[in-house]
Amino acid sequence: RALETDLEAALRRQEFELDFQPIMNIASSEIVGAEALMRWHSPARGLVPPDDFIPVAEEIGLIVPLGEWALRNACTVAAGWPDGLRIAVNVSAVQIKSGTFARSVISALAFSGVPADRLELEITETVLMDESDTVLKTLSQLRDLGIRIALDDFGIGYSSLSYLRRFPVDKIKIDRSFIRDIDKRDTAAIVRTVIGLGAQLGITVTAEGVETEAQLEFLSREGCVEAQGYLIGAPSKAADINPLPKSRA
Ligand code: G
Ligand code: G
Ligand code: G
Ligand code: MN
Ligand code: NA
Repeated sequence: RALETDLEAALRRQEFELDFQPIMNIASSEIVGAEALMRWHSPARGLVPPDDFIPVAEEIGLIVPLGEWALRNACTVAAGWPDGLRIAVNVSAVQIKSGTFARSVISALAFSGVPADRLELEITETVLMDESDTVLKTLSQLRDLGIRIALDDFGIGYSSLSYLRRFPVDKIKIDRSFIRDIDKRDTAAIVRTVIGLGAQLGITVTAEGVETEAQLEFLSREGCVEAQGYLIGAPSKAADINPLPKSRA
């Protein structure tokens, strides 16, 4: 059977789940929030990775109700976390252009009771590439409510510095491919420069895919604000999110 057919039934059958990956403030070593990551447990296919089903969900329009479900579920879980912990939710371009997006975000906040300033929306450059007036209006409206906008996978694809001038962005997430190669001279120079760029623009910089102490030490030395990755914690069930600082054994 086609993936499309199974996907359409999956939302109704409650086959989706969210995992949460902690995000740490590097200077304080405290967990400051978590990113919600969608999982599809298909009875027929097993665990299907989001990179396989999100593009199909976008094609068939299912990403709109599926994205609404993720927002609402993520906010509901985050409502039970200690004060101040933020929840980051990935948002697809198709969702933002749907016309109902702002309303569904506001509804998820109201339903869960999570204050707007604890919600972060992660967007990629594909969100910003076209229809920029509609997107700009929607993002500005949400940001006026206190919601933060993060530019995900920064540095790969078509991510462009001009987006940082035209769109309201609160955070840059450096793509994990840069962190993986941070021990190479040229990559280190790029990461250092993006960290400096964030500091100059007043934008929080988060390093993704942090797996080793050496990577974390480099980022700490260079003044990177936040880190996310297996070293800090893998994506896991919500109950594992622990806001206490990591203590060195
Ligand atoms: O953690 P993982 O390998 O599973 O995630 C792969 C990618 O899938 C993420 O980088 C993210 O871009 C995308 N993704 C995960 N969850 C969601 C979601 O809820 N909505 C959207 N649009 N994308 C998601
Ligand atoms: O939204 P985004 O595309 O950034 O999703 C994060 C993806 O990166 C998820 O698929 C998640 O499982 C994965 N991931 C999270 N931490 C690490 C890490 O430290 N190393 C690697 N290789 N992947 C990671
Ligand atoms: O302490 P724990 O066993 O939870 O550590 C899990 C992972 O987090 C380990 O890989 C460890 O290297 C890393 N880690 C431990 N302590 C610290 C700390 O104080 N700061 C940071 N940033 N990472 C830590
Ligand atoms: Mn993300
Ligand atoms: Na990313």
